[in-house]
Amino acid sequence: MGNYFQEEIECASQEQIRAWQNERLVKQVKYVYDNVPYYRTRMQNKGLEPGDIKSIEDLHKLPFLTKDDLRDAYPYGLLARPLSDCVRIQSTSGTTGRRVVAFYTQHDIDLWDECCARAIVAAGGSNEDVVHVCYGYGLFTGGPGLNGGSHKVGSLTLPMSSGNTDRQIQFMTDLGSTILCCTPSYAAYLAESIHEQGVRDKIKLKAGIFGAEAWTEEMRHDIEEALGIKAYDIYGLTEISGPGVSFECSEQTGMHINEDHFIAEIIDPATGEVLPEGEKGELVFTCITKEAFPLLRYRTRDICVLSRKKCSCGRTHVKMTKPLGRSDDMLIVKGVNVFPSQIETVLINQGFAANYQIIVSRQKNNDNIEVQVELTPAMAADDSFNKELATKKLVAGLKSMLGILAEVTLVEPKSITRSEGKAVRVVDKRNLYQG
Ligand code: DLL
Repeated sequence: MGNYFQEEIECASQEQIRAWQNERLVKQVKYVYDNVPYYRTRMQNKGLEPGDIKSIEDLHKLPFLTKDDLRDAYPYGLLARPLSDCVRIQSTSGTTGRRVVAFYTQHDIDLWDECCARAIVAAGGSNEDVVHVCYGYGLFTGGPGLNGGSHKVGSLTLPMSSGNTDRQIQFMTDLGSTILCCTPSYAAYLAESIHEQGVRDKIKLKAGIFGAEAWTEEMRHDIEEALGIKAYDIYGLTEISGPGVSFECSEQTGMHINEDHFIAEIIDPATGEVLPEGEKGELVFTCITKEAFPLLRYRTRDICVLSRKKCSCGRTHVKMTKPLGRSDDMLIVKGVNVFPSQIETVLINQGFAANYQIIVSRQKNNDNIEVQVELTPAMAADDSFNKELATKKLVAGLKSMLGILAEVTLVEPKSITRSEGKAVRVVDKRNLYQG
């Protein structure tokens, strides 16, 4: 299974996994209580002392942490170590307003690398491989995470970052890349370009490790066919470390969560009640080995199902399905987090009302985002109102807010259907979530 397969950990018995989790959780709760005043207050408000958490059975007593709490505590409020002990900051892919920053000690980076290394090994990687990383580098965790994992495995690492498709293909052919790491939509685009350039027979790829956004089984099939590879899913989020929180193995039926580092729960997103294994709900993570930014019971907003069914790969860590949706309104378009509220801000700032609809579609695996915006009655009645100029200004405003290009269509007043309940702001035609 490769030269970095951590069999004694990844194939440990359920009892052993539980024992690790119990011991680490108790230690971690005390550590967080002692070092993070924000947490101490939250626990005290619930009448909790660290001693009340004696095992994983008591986990449900701890308060949840949400993205709003992270924003509230921005930037240092949840830091459990002095900054002088931290060596890295990463941030979520959202560009404005909703940014979350996460901190890492060297120990945290080592463990994160280890998680990503496991993902690479599960995809068949070893020190014989050339790992081509075209996730973005920088604040986004994709590039740095897979880069670190690849080093740990001892693979030859190509830190390409995203973009410049011609150069990607040239390096891929010249240097014999064998494992491709990027978002599934970029993998599909690369596959298309490789075919257009007629260089498919010069490509030595055998596997891909694709994640950071939702993708369907149909898309997996298309990419596997087009590139002649096996395509593996990888999941993670900045708040919890980055990619590698969970990853797929040869069975390709869900992602093993690295349970020696993270405790996963599924809750009812409406009530917060913990649901039994096999039920669909919101995924919640507790970090039990992190030093700098150790979140307890963090609500991911990702909806999925956990399963402890025996896996043919031999790994025993619990598996999660692909996220089946999100319990908030965040969209992931072209790998970037987009919140309707960001779009609304741009519209309002430019004199429009909040009558709009966001239409996301996917053509040939490329995401397209269109914003239909109603003219106000005053604009519609004003002969001198320049629609072309207004559209251009909106496109520019959205680009600067979201970091991606959105199409804008101005429509007549009252043409967007009004809702009596929650407004339907988003029409996602990509059908990314199944199940
Ligand atoms: O997307 C980390 C990552 C990088 C994962 C590279 C995998 C590969 P964030 O930018 O913080 O971190 O976004 C996290 O992206 O809550 C999910 O909603 C979504 N997401 C991540 N992986 C998957 C996946 C990175 N495999 C948010 N399938 C998460 C579906 C995913 N959605």
